Amino acid sequence: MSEKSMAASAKVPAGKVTESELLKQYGCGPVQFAGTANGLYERHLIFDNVIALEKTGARERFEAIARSVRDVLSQRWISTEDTYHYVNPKRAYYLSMEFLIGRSLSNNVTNLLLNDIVKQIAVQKHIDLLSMLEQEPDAGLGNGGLGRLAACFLDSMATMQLPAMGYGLRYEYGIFKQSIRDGWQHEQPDNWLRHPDPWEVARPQDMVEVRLNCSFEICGGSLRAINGQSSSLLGIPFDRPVVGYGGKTVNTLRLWAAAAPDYFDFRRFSSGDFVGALAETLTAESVTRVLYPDDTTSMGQGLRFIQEYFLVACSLADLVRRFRSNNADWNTLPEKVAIQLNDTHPSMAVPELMRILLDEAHLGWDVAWNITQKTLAYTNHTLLPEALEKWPLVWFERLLPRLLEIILEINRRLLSDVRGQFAGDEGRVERMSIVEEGDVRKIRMANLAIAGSHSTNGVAAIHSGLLRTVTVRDFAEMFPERFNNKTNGVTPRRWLLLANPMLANTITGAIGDGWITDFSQVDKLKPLADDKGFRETFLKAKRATKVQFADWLKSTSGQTVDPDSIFDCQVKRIHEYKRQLLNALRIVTLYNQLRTNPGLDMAPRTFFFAGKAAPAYHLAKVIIKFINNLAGTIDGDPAMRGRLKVIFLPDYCVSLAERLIPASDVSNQISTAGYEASGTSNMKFMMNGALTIGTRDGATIEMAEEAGEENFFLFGLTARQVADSRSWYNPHWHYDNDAETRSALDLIFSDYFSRYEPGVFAPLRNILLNRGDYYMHLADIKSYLEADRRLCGLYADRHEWARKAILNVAGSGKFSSDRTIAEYAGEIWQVRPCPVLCPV
Ligand code: 26V
Repeated sequence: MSEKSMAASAKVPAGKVTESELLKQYGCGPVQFAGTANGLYERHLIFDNVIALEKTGARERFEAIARSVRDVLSQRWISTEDTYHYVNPKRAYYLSMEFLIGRSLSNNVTNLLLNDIVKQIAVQKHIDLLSMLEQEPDAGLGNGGLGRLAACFLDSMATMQLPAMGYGLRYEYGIFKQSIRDGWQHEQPDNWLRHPDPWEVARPQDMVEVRLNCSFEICGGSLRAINGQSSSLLGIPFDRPVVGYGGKTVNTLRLWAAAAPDYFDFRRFSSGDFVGALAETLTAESVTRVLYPDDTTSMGQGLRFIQEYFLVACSLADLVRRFRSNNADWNTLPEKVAIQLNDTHPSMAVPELMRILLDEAHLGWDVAWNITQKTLAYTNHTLLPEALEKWPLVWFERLLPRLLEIILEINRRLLSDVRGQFAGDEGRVERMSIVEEGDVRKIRMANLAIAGSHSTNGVAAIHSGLLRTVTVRDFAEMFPERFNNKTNGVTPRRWLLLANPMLANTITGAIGDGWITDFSQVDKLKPLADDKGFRETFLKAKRATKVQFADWLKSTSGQTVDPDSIFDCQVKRIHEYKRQLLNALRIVTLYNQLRTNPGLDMAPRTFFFAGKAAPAYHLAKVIIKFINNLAGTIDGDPAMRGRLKVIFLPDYCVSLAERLIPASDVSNQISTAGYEASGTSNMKFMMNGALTIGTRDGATIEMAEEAGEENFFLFGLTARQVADSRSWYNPHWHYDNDAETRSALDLIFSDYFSRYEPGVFAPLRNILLNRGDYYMHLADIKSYLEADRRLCGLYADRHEWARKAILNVAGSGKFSSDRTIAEYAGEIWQVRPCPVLCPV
């Protein structure tokens, strides 16, 4: 099946569906359904929490509605798995340490087409829908792009009726909550499971035992192996429904929680150490206690090492058991199973699958290796060398000696092949080796993942190109057929239909609702960019969304923003390569311009920043502090009122993105070219009608191609220029020769923004000048400001602005995750849709 037709086959009727159609579709009779809609809600409300009706609050109402919705989808969920078991199709398994899901209630209601019914119930029962929805915590089981991509992929796979499943960890604490005090970031634990989660279903019957060669202890966050004592952990699966649009397929996201085996150490118990015998539980359960919040440096934490093995061991045991229940011949594994590794985090799947095939299936090495490679595929998400994972070899030796044995044998054979093909090239042998030699020998997980799989892909064209030609060039030369590109995408259900109802209705009014499941149809909007009436409607929708955001901001934080100012946003993890600092320099320069020339004709602007810094990344925290001080200084300057405003929105998360992105006019995608693998917020902004100001990096390049460069505001050095100027680039040259940049920097270094904390921004001088400005902020600031001037000038012409914005929405068709998933399914997995058979 072609990608196009596969994407199109996801089509389901949208809009109004009669109640009886829904009943048929979800496989429940009218009585059950009426019960679900009314009686069951009340039953859940009262009996789940054993509470009197008049004592129930918003939280209980949320749980009761969510449980009623779960009741509605249950039958479909069961039939989906039954269908897969009966049809026995090839299935895709997405292994990821992160799933940044966000909230589920409104998403599930939308995808089940239950919006109207839920609204009706809310009216009948006097429920304030908005405050009820606010009760649901974000499931923040991820750091940023990589985790949110995994969640978008689940939505697409279910919508396209693909037999697929996600495997991850059920962290008790997700990504930390961020608060800002005196401009500094503070972290609080995210206890998202404080209240029972209505979506998850524990499946203790599918428990898995994970064996380790030795016991371990967690002391002060780090891990200490205790030799001479083997141990095991239990993996308890918790399943979450993944509802495809139209509710036809309900796939499963299976998250593993670690637990201690339920037996006493009787020796210790009878010797009187009752507490000691039970306390092991603490150590075991710590394995899935918390998500690692640093996505930039692989700090080599022992607990993270165990988390990764735990995910792999539980998931492979589970999927192999499922495979075996339907298939007698191990050789057919690659015909029935495709496993996608989301970055190297689950790459221990290579030796673990080999272990299963060798030790449990008793296959020979060559057969096992062939099956392993055909089953596994690996996606790379970063070129930053500090984020590439390497684990000390001794950890494998102590905890997973059998895996180490297998890794060393894989490496021996790999290097012998390299020597066979490139005789005498020992440099190449050293670079391709899975083992890095040195004082501390290390296992290079990317090399292991590439060697053990049939496909390695990057996440945007430029990124895949750099992977092939720079990062792992030796592998690409030896195995060119394994390398490919899969440009990322995002789900238009969550990011447009749900997050931006006003624009979604505008689009549906113009081209029908086919875009919801076949997003390439947004290109039908192209001719409408020249239609004055449509541009008016489009602008009205954007303004209403901005007003809605401004109202929300006022009511939750007390801050006032002008919806007629340009909403200019940069929202993403704080990192030097993403260059929030470049954005701040732009704002300081504009501020200087307005101070020296108060009569300057410049559209009023509100700059929004949001994003978390890894708790140990001090410089990123200084950047947050700087943005907050900049905001405070500008706010305190009466001359800036109505002209410039800067806002740092704390605790960036999926729910905040859903509010802010639809309300924005300008999207900043300004990474140093060659460093952002793809970016995905860039796509969300584009489909919500924001104009992009950005560098030629990641998927932004492809976005500009689709919309036409004339509708983009591209600036700065290209990846090639960045690489070529590395050896001679000198930020001092820019400081000396560009007066505007110099005065912006001097203002910062004069403590103008830190009057009461002198010297606090000295680290910024260090990065930008003293340490050579690795990310080349000063090289790009002038062209950034020039692009900014054009953008700002355009805003004065509402209709020209609207024309470009509409052409951006119309050009965003490629960036649906349905397209991406169609490519994965067709070109890597060979997995086809498997519609759910009639459940009744
Ligand atoms: C790395 C590490 C290192 C060790 C501990 C925890 C941890 C967690 C995550 C990561 C990987 C970060 C890589 C990442 O998020 N890459 C982003 O992936 C997006 C989806 O493909 C892409 O759009 C972004 O450009 C890319 O930065």
